[in-house]
Amino acid sequence: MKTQVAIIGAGPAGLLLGQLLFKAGVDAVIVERQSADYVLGRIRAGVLEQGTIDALAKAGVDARMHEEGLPHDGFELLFKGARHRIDLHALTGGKRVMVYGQTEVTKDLMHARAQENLETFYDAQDVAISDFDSERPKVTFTHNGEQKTIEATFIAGCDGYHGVCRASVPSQSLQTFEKIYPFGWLGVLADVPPVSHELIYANTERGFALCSMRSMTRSRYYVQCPLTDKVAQWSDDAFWTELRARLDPEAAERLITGPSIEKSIAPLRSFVTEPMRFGHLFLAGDAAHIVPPTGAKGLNLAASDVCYLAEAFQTYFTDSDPQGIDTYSEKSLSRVWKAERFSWWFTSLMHQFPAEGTFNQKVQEAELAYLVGSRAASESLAENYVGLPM
Ligand code: FAS
Ligand code: PHB
Repeated sequence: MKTQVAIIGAGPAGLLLGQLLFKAGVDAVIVERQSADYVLGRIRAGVLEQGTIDALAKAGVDARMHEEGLPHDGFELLFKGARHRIDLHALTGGKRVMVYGQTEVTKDLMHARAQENLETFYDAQDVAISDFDSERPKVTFTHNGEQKTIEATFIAGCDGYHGVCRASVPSQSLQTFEKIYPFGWLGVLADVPPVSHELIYANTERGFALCSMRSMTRSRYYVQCPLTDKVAQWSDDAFWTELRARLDPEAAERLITGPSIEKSIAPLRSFVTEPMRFGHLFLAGDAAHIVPPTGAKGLNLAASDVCYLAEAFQTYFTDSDPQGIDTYSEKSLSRVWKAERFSWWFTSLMHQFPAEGTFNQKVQEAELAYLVGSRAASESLAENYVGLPM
């Protein structure tokens, strides 16, 4: 089989790239090792930047997001028992974010791809890439027991942190930068009304907590937990008790609890691969970089990567202009590192670092007090949170 772009991975990066390329008249095939249901079963991001909203519109998949998504003009910071609102709309001259789960984004993209009958191989086994330093890179895999080979002009590695694409690059050809955080996020999804109409990020001496949502009837909550914790040791009651203990009295009183429909622990890391291009192989999204979810940047960085990549492929195939593909890595990494910095800063500000002692907590509280009292500091937080220009 031949195609112009072979996309490895049907997460948000791969599916959005596939849709943008279709709209641009570029032929692309997606190869995904899991089933579509498995991909949809992963509960992940919840906040979309304006740039991502615009990308979904360009891909023609924004209708349900505007019907069901929740536009948010602000969020609250909770520290020393009191909440302080960060007015994103006022601080950024009118920008906002959209609360709409990654699962829904993925569902909309899968539906659009199926509507157009675009070639997608789910449940692909033993996926391997080769010859990406040549003009004719290849992808091989097994599908329904049959050995398949795709010859493409380019391969887009959208296969996430544990994928095959970055792993196929010779170690001497790339450099990675990594920071592992000494804690994880225990997340719970529950069909209960959210405790507040906006997100609450809490810095408490017991640890970080985040109150988010997927709709006004489905809530998403997180508490910082030790890396050694296992989900099995956290009953629903234990989770709700701990979350309540990290909220201010008014929110704790108002919290509505219920049975979890999903419960998982995610480790936190910052990770960047340089460069993001290797001949005719291009990495995008989590395949190239990971951020701690505190700043809600992971999904949004995947979107900006594939916007740049779709434009680069389009000008290459339409105008035989290599300028986009030649500058993709540098352009993406410039935005990636700014989001890595913000995500690291916000994570460092909001979480407990036991090894740092009580001095760290006092410095965090001082920075938070300065932040909510300074228009300049709040503007900086707000413009990073809504997303820096693409
Ligand atoms: P993904 O990992 O989503 O998709 C990669 C796809 O490639 C997967 O479907 C995988 O099955 C497939 N694949 C892997 N290896 C393959 C192979 N060899 N062959 C073919 N296919 C292969 N971001 C936020 O903004 N907020 C959050 O709260 C948040 N929570 C997260 C929680 C967890 C547990 C994780 C892991 C991530 C979280 N993220 C969050 C980040 C997340 O949303 C990612 O940024 C987003 O999924 C990135 O999308 P992709 O780059 O498409 O990678
Ligand atoms: C979520 O709703 O899953 C979410 C929201 C904001 C974040 C991280 C996760 O910063």
